[in-house]
Amino acid sequence: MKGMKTEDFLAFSDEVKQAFNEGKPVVALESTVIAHGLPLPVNIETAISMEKVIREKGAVPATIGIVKGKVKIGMSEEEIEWFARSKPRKVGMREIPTALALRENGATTVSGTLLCASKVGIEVFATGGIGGVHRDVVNTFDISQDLLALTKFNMIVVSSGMKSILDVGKTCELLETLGIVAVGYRTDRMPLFYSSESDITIRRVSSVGDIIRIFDMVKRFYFGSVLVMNPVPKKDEIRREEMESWLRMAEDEMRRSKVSGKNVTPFLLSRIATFSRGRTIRTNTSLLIHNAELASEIAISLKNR
Ligand code: PSU
Ligand code: MN
Repeated sequence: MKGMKTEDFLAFSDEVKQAFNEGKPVVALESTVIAHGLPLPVNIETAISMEKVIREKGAVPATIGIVKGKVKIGMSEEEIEWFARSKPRKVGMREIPTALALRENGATTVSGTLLCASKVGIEVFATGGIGGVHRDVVNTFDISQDLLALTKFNMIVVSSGMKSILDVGKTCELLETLGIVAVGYRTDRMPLFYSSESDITIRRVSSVGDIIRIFDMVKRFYFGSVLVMNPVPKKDEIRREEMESWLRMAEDEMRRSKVSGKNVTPFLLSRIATFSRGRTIRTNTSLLIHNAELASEIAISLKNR
């Protein structure tokens, strides 16, 4: 099969198999956001809406996760529901060889999905917010594998910026230190996940064509991924000032309940969802769908040249 690996630990959906054979554009999607980023039943609805929007645009969705030691590249609605309800453990890139070798299940994070998607030749990936440097990093040393993965795998990653639960300034510095190519889509103000802009400036690109030209140059003369920061639609955004008090409350609770490591991000997202009475959930869904749209346009333009 053209452009597709056939190792026994890979399981392609029929739809993705066909897309590869016919050279159709494919957009990768992660499964941690389904299993640990959003509550039931919004997680199922959002995952299915993202896939729908990708198909409507003319591309093919490949939701990625690990089931019984196999990397699923493309899922049925039943499989998406299984991830949403069973919530298999979060797997970043470094947990993947172990999960495969020991035939485990796993919801892939941005770093895990980047590994799987790039290994099978997918070039475009849509997510929500990337991981980064956590706010109490000085005590915890908690820095997401997502940043490292962006230097190792060669893809276009569409996100709404880094999650606003992070230390934004330090995450920006680390993006620069690691040499990660990052651009703002039609904005020169770094988007921050729930908020469409911040006072940090970012290199602006104004078209899908520019993103593809940059990706081509990265392939010819550089390394890693192109991180496209696509601001959440203004009508659904939550301003930074509004976020801050919810975030403080969530962090206080986190310290009291001694949550750490992989549980930090899911814990904070779920607590601020409660404090904001579901507003952050609606914003998260909106930006995920918006990113799926842009990723589809990029994947289609990549194939049509
Ligand atoms: N984007 C969202 N919700 C999420 C995530 C991203 O809108 O839940 C997930 C991604 O899978 C990302 C992970 O890779 O959070 C980061 O987790 P950590 O900080 O533990 O690396
Ligand atoms: Mn972490």
